[in-house]
Amino acid sequence: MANAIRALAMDAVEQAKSGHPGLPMGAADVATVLFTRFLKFDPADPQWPDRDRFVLSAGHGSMLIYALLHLLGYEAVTLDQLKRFRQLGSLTPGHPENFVTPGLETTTGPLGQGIANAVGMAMAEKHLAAQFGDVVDHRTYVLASDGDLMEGISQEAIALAGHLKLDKLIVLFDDNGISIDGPLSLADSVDQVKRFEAAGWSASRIDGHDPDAIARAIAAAQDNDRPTMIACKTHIGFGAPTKVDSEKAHGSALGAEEIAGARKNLGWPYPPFEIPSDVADAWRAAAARGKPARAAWQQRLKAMGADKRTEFERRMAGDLPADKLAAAMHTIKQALAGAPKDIATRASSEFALETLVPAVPEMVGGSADLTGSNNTRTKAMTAFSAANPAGRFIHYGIREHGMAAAMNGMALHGGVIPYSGTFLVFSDYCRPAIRLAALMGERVIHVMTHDSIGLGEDGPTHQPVEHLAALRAIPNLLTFRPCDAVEVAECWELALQARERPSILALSRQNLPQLRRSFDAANRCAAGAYEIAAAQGNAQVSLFATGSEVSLAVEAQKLLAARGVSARVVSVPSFELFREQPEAARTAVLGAAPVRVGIEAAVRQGWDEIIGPDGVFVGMTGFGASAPAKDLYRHFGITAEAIADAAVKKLGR
Ligand SMILES: Cc1ncc(C[n+]2csc(CCOP(=O)(O)OP(=O)(O)O)c2C)c(N)n1
Ligand SMILES: [Mg+2]
Repeated sequence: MANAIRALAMDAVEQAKSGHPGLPMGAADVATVLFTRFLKFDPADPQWPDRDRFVLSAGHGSMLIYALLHLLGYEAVTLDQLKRFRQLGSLTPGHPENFVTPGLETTTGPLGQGIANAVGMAMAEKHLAAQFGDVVDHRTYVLASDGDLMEGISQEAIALAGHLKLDKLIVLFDDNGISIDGPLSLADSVDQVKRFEAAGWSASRIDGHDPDAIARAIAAAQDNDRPTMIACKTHIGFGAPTKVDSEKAHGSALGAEEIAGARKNLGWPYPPFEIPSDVADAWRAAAARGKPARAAWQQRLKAMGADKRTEFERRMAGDLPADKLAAAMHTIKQALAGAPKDIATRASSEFALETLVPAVPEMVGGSADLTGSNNTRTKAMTAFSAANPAGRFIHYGIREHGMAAAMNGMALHGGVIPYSGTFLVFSDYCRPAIRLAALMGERVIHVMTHDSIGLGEDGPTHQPVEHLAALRAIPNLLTFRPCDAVEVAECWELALQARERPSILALSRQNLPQLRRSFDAANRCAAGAYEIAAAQGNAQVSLFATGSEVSLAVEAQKLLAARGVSARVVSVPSFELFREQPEAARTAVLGAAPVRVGIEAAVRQGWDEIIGPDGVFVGMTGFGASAPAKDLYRHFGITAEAIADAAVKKLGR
């Protein structure tokens, strides 16, 4: 049965003239034991909520999972799809893409992400099991390679999993001692078993080609009270006569001669893409194991009572409690209209969360050790821990990258909407995971505070300048920079409603006036940009600003009025949502004033889209500095006076 995987991998890579045969050939025995004897799944329903999750963290080995899905009878993954490996429009792209291929749990390829996703999946499982009982009872398995474990993110993931005692997380390490440059000894001498043990895992070393040893190790892992890592000694390119145990098997087609030799070595005389019927039958029989388990689960679901079942199904489907969310928004906006809050947007976010978190029970918050600074924890939230998996606040530790990747895994698992906290400047530490969330279309929400030089004294190491531009460059990511407490609530609502994309909420450390002081039920931020302060008469100047600079623009508007210049102010909480507006709406918001000024305490990149190449930009051109925020705004020329002067100059007055 394992040789069927090996043959399909060799043949598909050969046909595509590109791909990675070595991992599937080496890990075939491990995968065969796992999928035929342990993994709980049913090809008839790849979305079955209580299936075990399997993450191929080493995404370059994609033919391993494609071969498995085909052999197990996942309908969509036909032999024809295997023959079209890596071709445009196939269900078998170069690296696994969960949004392309049914049966895949996540998108992998950037090494280390998958194992960190899996930690999030195991966290979501624990959390939901604590809330819903025995309808949530599954394991998370990972196949990780040397590269996965060398990447720094793996340390964050492993440490978090060990601390949280994620006992249903099982990592199978494809311990083949080879990476692209050659033997691992070129660059690594870590004892992975000791490393995992030091992080609170149970870890062992086995022969990854001995089915009994593999089965014994997995069975022991299932009974463990800690997460388990099994280092499976394997031979990359197992069966290949000359390329076995060599980097030559890693990432290119083996060639006709080598494949012929492998067929001989493996005792696999069948032509390319042909699986003998007894082997095919054995795979199908293994796949049938899941049927009774799924039927039993359906019984448990029925037995849980209508209300709880409806709630469970709602949450797993990713549907929001729309009425409760609407009521929460109403409550927040009424409170803000009744008693306006001139506070930092990070504090406005906390204020909104106090009402949103109880209304939307799938929200699971957290912070990378900046809870008090990010204001992401509401008063009623308890900390998620091994002893309290129902807790809705996660102390991720100082692990931004691991946090963002775990959040992706939580969102992929379903049933929860993860949101986080860190400083905006550390979005760089999360960026690879944010990018994958955007690619996969996952609803994860990052609260990123201290969003400019406005954070003050901590200085340029902590002051983002290029980060908004960099985040806006990621396709399918919503980058919000709300200007006051009302916009913060609206952006939260939009982020929650964005079912198929991640969001960033860039929030200020410094206090900001509440500009929208009267009750307005409509979500004005949904348009991405809107006129927040109209001109007196025909506008000669349009001032476009985001976040903390909107109130500066409003001040500048007054200064300009005193100088006889009519200006309007447009708040731009989301470039992305604005871009998606119909052209007529965009034209109206951009306005007809001859002068456009963009104001953001960050670099100009991206702003020409709104102000045009002739527009005036008031912002940053380099790094910030360490000083009180007010001094910095003056020092860098981001003031109402500077805005007014720039507008007047451009008007040619
Ligand atoms: C973050 C990241 N860096 C680099 C790569 C390119 N790359 C793909 S596989 C690999 C290493 C291969 O070694 P290993 O992980 O041991 O896989 P094996 O060759 O054993 O299958 C590298 C560097 C990548 N996919 N992701
Ligand atoms: Mg390797």
